[in-house]
Amino acid sequence: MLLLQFSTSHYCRKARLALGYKQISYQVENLTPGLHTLKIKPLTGGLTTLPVLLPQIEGQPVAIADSTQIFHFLESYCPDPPLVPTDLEARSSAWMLEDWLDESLGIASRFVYYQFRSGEGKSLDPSLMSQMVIQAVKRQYRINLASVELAEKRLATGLEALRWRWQDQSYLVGDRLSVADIAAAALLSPLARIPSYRKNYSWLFDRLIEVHQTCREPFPPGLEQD
Ligand SMILES: N[C@@H](CCC(=O)N[C@@H](CS)C(=O)NCC(=O)O)C(=O)O
Repeated sequence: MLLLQFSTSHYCRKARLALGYKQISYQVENLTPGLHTLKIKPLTGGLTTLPVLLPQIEGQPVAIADSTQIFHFLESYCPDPPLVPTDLEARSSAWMLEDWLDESLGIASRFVYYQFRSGEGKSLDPSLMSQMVIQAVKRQYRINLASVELAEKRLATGLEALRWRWQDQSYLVGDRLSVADIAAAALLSPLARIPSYRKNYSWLFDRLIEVHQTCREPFPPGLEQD
């Protein structure tokens, strides 16, 4: 299998975690932001976001776009170990959490991360090239003071909701790892670079480390030394 990705994308990390959990061997191709659309639009029928998985297996789809659809594909292609609980109610909770993390907290973490990298955290890489990329991302997603403030509030509410399920136990749903844990570990990983989140949500980073270990995926930036 070949995973088309941006090396730093937290949605691509989400797909890698699932592949690692299932112990499926795969290769990655890192695409250049902007130029990536030339490659993926013809494969996806017009979608422009990464990750995109190319199974490269006879009888399987040529391309699967969207990290959630990649989860569904992997679950049907390689059911063991499962990415969702067997209990139907728990399973629907896992998918609901996964969707919430994708559509809400994953986007909010992107907003606060790029705001941090262009301000207080500029010293992480003050090079002109890095700051130009960060400014381009901020323009693309309309990341500004007002939208970041909303993202911070959304994260505060969301992390409080996660705390109830995740602070004192390893799994968000049921008694084993699921799509919810993988989505949370990937999509909240950008926060590992931000000192205030590290200080206020230390339990979150314990969980992130555990999920990365279980999925055999290198730790995200900010957690490598832990
Ligand atoms: N819902 C999508 C979101 C993926 C996403 O937002 N990817 C970003 C990188 S983190 C992207 O490809 N942006 C480029 C673009 O929108 O053209 C998924 O889960 O795969």
